Amino acid sequence: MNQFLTALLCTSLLCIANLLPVTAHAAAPISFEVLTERTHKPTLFTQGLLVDGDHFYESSGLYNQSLLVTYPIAEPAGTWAKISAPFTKKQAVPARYFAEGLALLGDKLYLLTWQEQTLLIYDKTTLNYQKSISYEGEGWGLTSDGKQLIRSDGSDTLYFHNADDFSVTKTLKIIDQGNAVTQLNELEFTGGFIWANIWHQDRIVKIDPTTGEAVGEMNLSAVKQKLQLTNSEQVLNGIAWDEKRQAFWITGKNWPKMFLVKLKPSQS
Ligand SMILES: [Ca+2]
Repeated sequence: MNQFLTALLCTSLLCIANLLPVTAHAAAPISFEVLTERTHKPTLFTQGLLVDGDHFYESSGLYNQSLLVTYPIAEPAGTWAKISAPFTKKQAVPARYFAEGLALLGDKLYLLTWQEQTLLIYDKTTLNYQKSISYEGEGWGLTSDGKQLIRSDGSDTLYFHNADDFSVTKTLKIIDQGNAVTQLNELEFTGGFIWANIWHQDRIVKIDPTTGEAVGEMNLSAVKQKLQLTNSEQVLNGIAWDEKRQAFWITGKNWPKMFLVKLKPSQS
C-alpha cells in the first residue's frame, strides 16, 4: 500500500471514528450483592424513598392519587400478611398535586411536586401537613445532605436549597467523563456522595457533590429482569440508605419487590 492510500485509509478511519456515537457513560461499575428482598406495594408509583430508623418513608405520584406513606422495614410472616400489611401511617396529597421526591431533614418531611412548583412540608411523626413553599421549575428527586435539600428536575442539574425558605444556594451540573448526565431522578445522599436514579434506565450513578462528576454507577438490570415487569413505566426509581443494615434499599415504580443491596467492601 502506498503512502497516499495509507494516509487516505487512516483519514477515513478517523472520520468513521468521529461519526461513532460518543460513549453515553463511562463511570466505573460498582459491584454489589443483593442481600435480601421484601414486598413492595405495587400500587405505589414510587417517586421518593428513604429510611429513618426501622421505617421506610415513601412518596407515590400521579394526579388524584398521590400519597405519602410510612411502613416498617421488618415484614410480618406469611405471604398474605406481607401483601396485605397496612401502612403505619398514610397521608393523601391533595388531588391537584403530583407528588415527587421526598427528603427528611430534622423532624420534617419535604415533598416535591412535579409541575406545581410547590414544596409540601409534613411532620415526620404524624405525617400531618405543616406548610408549603413555592419554587421555580420541576420537581423530580429530593434528598438531604443533613444541612440542605438537594433537588433534581430531570435535567443534568442538581439544585441545592436552603431548607428554611427553599431558596437555591447552588447548582451543580452532573458530568460523566465530560458528558452531561441527564434525566436525574430519585436521589439519596450518604457517605459524602449523592446517588441518583436515571429515569428510564437501570442504573444509579454515584456523584461527587463538589465536582458534579459521576464517579461510579450501579447497574440494576439483572435485578429488574427478575421481576418480569410488563409496563415500560415501571422504571427503577427508589434508593434509600439503611444505616442499620449499611446497605441500600432499591425499588421502582409499581414494583412488587424491594431489594437490599450491599456494595462490595472496596466501593462502599
Ligand atoms: Ca431516596
